[in-house]
Amino acid sequence: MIRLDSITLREIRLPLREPFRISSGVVAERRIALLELQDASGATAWSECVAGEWPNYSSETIDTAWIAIEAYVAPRVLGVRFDKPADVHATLERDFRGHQMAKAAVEMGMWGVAAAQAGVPLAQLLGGIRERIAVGISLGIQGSPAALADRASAAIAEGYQKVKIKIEPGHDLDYVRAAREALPSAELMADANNAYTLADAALLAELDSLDLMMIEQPLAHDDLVRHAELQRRLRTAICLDESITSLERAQDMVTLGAGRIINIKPGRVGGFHSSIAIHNYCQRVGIPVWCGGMLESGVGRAYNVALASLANFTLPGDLSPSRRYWQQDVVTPEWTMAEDGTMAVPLDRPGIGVDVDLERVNALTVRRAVLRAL
Ligand code: OSB
Ligand code: MG
Repeated sequence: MIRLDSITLREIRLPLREPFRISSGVVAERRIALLELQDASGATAWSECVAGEWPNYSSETIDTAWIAIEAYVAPRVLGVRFDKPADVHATLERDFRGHQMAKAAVEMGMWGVAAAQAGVPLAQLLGGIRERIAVGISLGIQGSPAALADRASAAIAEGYQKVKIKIEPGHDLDYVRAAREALPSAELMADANNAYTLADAALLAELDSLDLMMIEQPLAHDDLVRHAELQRRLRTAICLDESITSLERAQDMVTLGAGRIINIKPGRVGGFHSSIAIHNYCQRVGIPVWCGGMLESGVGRAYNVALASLANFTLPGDLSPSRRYWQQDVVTPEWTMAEDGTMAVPLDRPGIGVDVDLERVNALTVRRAVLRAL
């Protein structure tokens, strides 16, 4: 049984080691919302809201999520008894539209609380079966095809099992081709973050010759119908990211033939209940999934790693180790990747598997709010 006494909301600023550029924007310093959930039983957990600085990925931002958590999400769960964390999702969906990332930050934190309370690792509570997760890297748009080929080669040399290349018009074929020429047999894929339209179908079809694992979200953030038309014209599998915001959208993808792979980001779909439902559905219908990333701190990564331990997460996730993003992470131990390009699921301790460095978080905090049951 979970009954939260309080949620402490914090915003921290965490500079990336290098700016990350995608078709819809660039970020150099992350503004990250961290939550600390306190249960009446004494169990606690930290969680992270993955909303970005700017509404270029989805309509949510850290600022909208802050308001949504304070005004709508927290009041629905604080002081309320839940038999199990899987029950939280329905409470947060009833007559409450959107705000998936705000909802997910709290819903996932409640899974973290439940794991701590039960004394089991989060991955075990979710039903994970993997001890190690295959890791891929997501490379932002680089200055030249040669620069991208160098970065991709270095990533493969480090052990990464997949290289995702961000593309946009003007930074596409030549870039991906340069990476493919440098790495003839590596697992490569492209992510367009909505930069194209159906008018670009012929150009996107040229990527077919470069033997990519998939092309992620080429068309509009909320589109399925045009992706289905595009998929009919491509040999390469389309993977949807932005468009899949719920189990129903995943089902629609399959019905329409709008894609053959799904990138599950628990923040985007409202949390773990929805992520597991999408995972289970995809497993039944033969759609492979992988866990995407949102440049999370080590807190968010703990949740993604736990989720990626489920059986149908058969493709490498965007789950790079701490040092790929940060000079210093906010958790101990930091997340590391072995030479074989895998990351260990922390199965040797209860809860989310890492400790938050409170002194460091306090030093990085720019605002704080304590939310309590009325
Ligand atoms: O589309 O997957 C994306 C980061 C911010 C917003 C959208 C995306 C991304 C990434 C980063 O690709 C993946 C990571 O966290 O390493
Ligand atoms: Mg993406």
